Amino acid sequence: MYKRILIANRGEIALRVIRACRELGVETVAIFSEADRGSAYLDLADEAYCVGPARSAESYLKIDRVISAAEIGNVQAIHPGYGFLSENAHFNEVCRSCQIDFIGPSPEAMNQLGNKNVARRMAREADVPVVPGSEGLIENEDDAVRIAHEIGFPVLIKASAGGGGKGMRVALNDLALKQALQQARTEAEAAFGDGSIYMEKYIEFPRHVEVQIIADQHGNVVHLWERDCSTQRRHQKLIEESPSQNINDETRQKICEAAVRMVRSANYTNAGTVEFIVDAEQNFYFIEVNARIQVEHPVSEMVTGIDLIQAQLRVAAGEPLPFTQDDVPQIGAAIECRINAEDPDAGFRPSPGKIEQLLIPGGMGVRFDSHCHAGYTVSPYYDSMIGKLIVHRPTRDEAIRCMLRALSELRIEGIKTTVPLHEKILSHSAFAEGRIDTTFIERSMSD
Ligand code: MV4
Repeated sequence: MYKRILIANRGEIALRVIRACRELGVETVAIFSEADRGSAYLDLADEAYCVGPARSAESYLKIDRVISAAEIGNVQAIHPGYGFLSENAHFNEVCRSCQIDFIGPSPEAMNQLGNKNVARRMAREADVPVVPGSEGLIENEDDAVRIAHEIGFPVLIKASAGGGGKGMRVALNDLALKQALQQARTEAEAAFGDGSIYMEKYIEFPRHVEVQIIADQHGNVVHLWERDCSTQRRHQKLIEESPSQNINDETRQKICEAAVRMVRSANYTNAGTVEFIVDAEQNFYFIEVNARIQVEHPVSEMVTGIDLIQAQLRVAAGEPLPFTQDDVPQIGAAIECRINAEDPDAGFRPSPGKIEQLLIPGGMGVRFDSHCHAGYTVSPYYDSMIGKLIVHRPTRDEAIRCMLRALSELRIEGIKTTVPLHEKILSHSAFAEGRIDTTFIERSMSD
């Protein structure tokens, strides 16, 4: 096991990694920007280095500064968290060239799966269902029109270098398709420096089901069951849960085994999430692999009892996974609400500022992962998520009741948050009955 690692991130995920390390006796080196100077979680790290001013591009994203902090801190490995440099294959390669372990997949696996078109081909080769669509890239308009007529409208144009919904265009007919092709290519070239695009049939009212995976360097690949992330708004997840209400046990086994096949075929190691969409008939289709630990990882930790961050550290250090698939149960129901400093009554506009008072819920099955405290000032420079409220109870109905009780106790004075929105969603009959797809929030936002 490592003696000391650096966490190339901030906020709740930095605190999460520090906590995992402290229990393993691993020392931690944190980094912070001027805007994060003095944040309480930094005191829990053994050392902390300032990497620059508030703007991420000048601090958390500056590879040379992060590596310098790692060298000064004399660390053996770097945990990238999520966001920032976590899926930056170049940073991954720089770590390798500096002989610092990157706690995540290899640069090769990250590069391969980062290209959504390549990932789609790998899924097909691993006998993982993909959405009907183009074999490879769309080279010209005639190609696109022919394929669209084969698979039937509506179709979705996607950027190979895209992901998370970026660079997607829906087309309902030939004319719209020709416009969408041009727009998608131009947008992808501008956003990612790679204008290559592919096409899929658009699955209407999709459910978003993802499978948590962890793989070691000895050929062991284990899933930690699925998470349902269908409660989202404009590709921003709001609520995640496990088990999913949108699949039955037969589909559950198939989707988890498909995810394991996908990861094994990509020689992927460490933690990753295989993302699928599921239609109303429980047909599931591979979408993409998220080659990092995700915000919503606690949902899987609660139903399996596995500390995923500690498992990541062990795997990166070359240890075999300390459990097999038979040791991974899916017990009870877990729900996570992302608590964002945003004003739901003002178009979810960010609401940074000083937290005057913070009362944290507790009790049976309640977990609150946050770096915030009374007196903490939420910065306008970073993502608006200030914490995650997670509950775990024997049944989903009990988990919903527990979450509503915990939300009613959560007091965050001084800024606006998404707590009232979560109370509305958790109280909605559609949520209680498991009738949520990825379009639910936008469709029902009016009320
Ligand atoms: C799709 C889809 C429907 N049909 N692909 C792409 C990014 C990933 N995170 C979710 N994506 C989707 N891919 C096909 N062929 C629906 C989604 C999707 C989605 C699309 C638009 C708006 C919100 C969405 C939320 C989840 C999934």
